[in-house]
Amino acid sequence: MKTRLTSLLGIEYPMIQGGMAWVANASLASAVSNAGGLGLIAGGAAPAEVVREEIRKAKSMTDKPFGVNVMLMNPSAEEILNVCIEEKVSVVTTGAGNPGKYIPALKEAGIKVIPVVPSVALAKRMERAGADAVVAEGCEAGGHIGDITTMCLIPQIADAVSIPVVAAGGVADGRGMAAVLMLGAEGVQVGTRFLVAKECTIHQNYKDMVLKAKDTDSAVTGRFTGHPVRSVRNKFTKKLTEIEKQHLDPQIFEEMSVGSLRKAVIDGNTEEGSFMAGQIAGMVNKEETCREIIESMTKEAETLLQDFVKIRGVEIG
Ligand code: TUI
Repeated sequence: MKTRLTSLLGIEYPMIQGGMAWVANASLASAVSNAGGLGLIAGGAAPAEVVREEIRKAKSMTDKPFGVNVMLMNPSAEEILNVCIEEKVSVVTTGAGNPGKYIPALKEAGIKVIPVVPSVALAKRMERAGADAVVAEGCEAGGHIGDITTMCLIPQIADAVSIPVVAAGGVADGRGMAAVLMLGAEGVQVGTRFLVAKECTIHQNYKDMVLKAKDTDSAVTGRFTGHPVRSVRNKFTKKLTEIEKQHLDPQIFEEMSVGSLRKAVIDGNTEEGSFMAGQIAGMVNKEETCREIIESMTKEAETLLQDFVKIRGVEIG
């Protein structure tokens, strides 16, 4: 399947792996890139030199393009962006903020810039600032989210900008992929399904939380802080929800969350960890290789897009 995204990035399939903090390391990113998608290394809350090491590791594991996701709330974001320039990474995606002021330097270095946006207004601003594409992320996604659903966000952003739109949030199989292409996207970003990829090195307890989750098993906490986060319901989300009701100072609430993602990813602490995952986790119930995930999703989407009327027994006219 070729779209403007595959030619922009020099990849085989129009699929980007989500830049999940603590999760998206060289092992996952190189496996996705080797299988024909675009793998991402997550900057997350890491120091810049840790990101540089991971970039170098990925370079030794793949000769295909890969990118780095820079979480703009990280105090080291600017330093990480400089590392991306020094290490000549192919693509930078950004999240949790407006990367406008960094775009000229990244473009100057020949890096493709793809901000993640939760609204039409930010998508338009990013196009004006010189972004090569945008990832439009609906609130079905895991982690830090906006307010608009994928179903409503994609067509509105696709109408508002001319650069390619990549759909994220709720896409974990070929049906979802075909659906968002119909809505105007030219590629997909997949996070939750890659959490259970064989090459994803997170704690098995995290994978089990995702594999066991039902449709209603995620919760959004922290709306009142301005940084709402979706994760699989557990003792920790219950505690945060209780505290939210007490109208605490947002800063105290945020401080309570510090370290909770590490507790999930590294320690597999099912009680105190923040197991960020999207609503589509209810449908993710099999551990597979990145290649299996990418090839089965794109094949299913291609078949649906080509033969939808026949496959679904729809009669037109
Ligand atoms: O960034 C994400 N997902 C994330 S980041 C993350 S680490 C974290 N942990 C705890 C609290 C907060 C972050 C876990 N998951 N997705 C992309 C995304 N970007 N979602 C929403 C946004 C966003 C929000 C506001 C992007 C831009 C924005 O702009 C505000 C502005 O300044 O205009």
